[in-house]
Amino acid sequence: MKRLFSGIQPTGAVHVGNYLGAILNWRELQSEYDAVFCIVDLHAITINYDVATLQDRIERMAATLLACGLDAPDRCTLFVQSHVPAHTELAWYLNTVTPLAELQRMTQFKSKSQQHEKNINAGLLTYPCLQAADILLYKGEVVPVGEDQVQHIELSRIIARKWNNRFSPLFPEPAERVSYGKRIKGLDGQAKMSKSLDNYLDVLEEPAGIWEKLRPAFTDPARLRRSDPGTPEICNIHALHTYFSSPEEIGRVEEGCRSAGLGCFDCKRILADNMAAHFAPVRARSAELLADRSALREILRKGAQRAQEMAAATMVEVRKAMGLA
Ligand code: AQP
Repeated sequence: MKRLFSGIQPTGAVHVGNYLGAILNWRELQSEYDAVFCIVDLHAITINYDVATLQDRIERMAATLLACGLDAPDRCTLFVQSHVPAHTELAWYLNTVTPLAELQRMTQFKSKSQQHEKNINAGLLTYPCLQAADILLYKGEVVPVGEDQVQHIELSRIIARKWNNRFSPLFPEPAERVSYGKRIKGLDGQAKMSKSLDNYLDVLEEPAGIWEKLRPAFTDPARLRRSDPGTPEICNIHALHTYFSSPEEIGRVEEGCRSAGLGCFDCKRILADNMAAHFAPVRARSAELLADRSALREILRKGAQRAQEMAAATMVEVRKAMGLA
């Protein structure tokens, strides 16, 4: 089986963008690949964060991922990045073959530098080296991500190639696998859904909360009416319907909007109900998992143990190839 690697930061809520852009794909691919999923806490500390609640956020992230259908430890490996120290060791080695200019041109570095202008630290710049290490440590060949991460995966390929050329042909060049929901827009209907822009919907949101967030969300019925029937991504609420409503309902909603027979309020109400129903089992399962923290930690411990074994084997080869052993 080919190895698949992907990660998510424990920076707070899992939002509908993470869910449609990454997690749904992970759930599907875990039976096709030897899938390794990582809660990337070392990436999350590159911006200001609350030390006191980080462990809790890591466990909540693990519970949400399991509740969304990751079947660890049976069908995939789920672990916390900092539990496997080889990530930082390999990241350092990769730093030494990564051109500074490549890091400086990364869109994420530019946008995060603007968002966090009082904390433009070196970790924010070398983030893609750690990300490349995450993938290459497990010789990951496939990396399911949302569109925002494609540039980093391209850089991972450059880094792998440079290291392979300089030392030994050890690493496969990883390929991104972008999902159907590759760029979910936020509730503002403009930018990508993202926590830092506060335009997101948490997958664990209560039904009343979903409605509260959807009710004022941006819509564009006039643009939808001007478009050809079936054109995707015209109005953001319509786009969300395509993920959470049945084909018949999507057709009814679109027809209703075109004929002005269905107003935005009612269109959103239908979406809110469908989303609430879709995520109800996720909310319930996540609460169950969080009620038994030691069982949750045990899943993560088993994941780290397996990851550690794979990582140790790679690091023996890496150190030897670099003349460090
Ligand atoms: N809006 C999105 N649409 C599709 N995919 C998305 N992803 C994130 N946002 C969208 C994908 O989710 C996975 C995990 O990414 P992450 O850990 O980098 O998530 P994040 O960056 O913490 O999410 P935010 O909300 O976007 O954070 P901020 O606001 O801090 O930048 C990745 O595969 C990503 O592509």
